[in-house]
Amino acid sequence: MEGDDRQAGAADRGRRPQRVAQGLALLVVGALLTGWFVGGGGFADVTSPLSEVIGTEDPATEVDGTWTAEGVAFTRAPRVLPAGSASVALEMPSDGPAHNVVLEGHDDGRPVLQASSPGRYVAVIDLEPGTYRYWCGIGGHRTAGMEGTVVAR
Ligand SMILES: [Cu+2]
Repeated sequence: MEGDDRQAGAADRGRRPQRVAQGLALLVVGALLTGWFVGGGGFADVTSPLSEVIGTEDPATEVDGTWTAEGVAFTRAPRVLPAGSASVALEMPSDGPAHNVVLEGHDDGRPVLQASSPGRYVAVIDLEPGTYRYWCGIGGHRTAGMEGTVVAR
């Protein structure tokens, strides 16, 4: 395991270079996955598993629009975002099911933000002017009501 912190004895020291090589290989794979999931529109935190987090964990940065996911609902969502470059956040205040934000017609349906543990995740996206449906792409959440529309202008 990566988190294995036991003392490195003489027998372990010889294996260090191999561990470094494995770490580098994981970083390369992570970078490739990041590109696939995020495309050109945003950025991702490669320190966390991409199945769990899209966006950079950031509790402080002011953004143009915020989705807050609680239970199986968006309790807050932006109605208007600036066209062009827009900063967005997904907040998950407490433990619960994973959530993400998919914007219709944006980045081939890949989520722009995703979280499976409490926190606040931010990303920058690029939107043409228009009206976009958004929804949570986690199974069953959209039909439970996690959807709406947002205008970019
Ligand atoms: Cu959800």
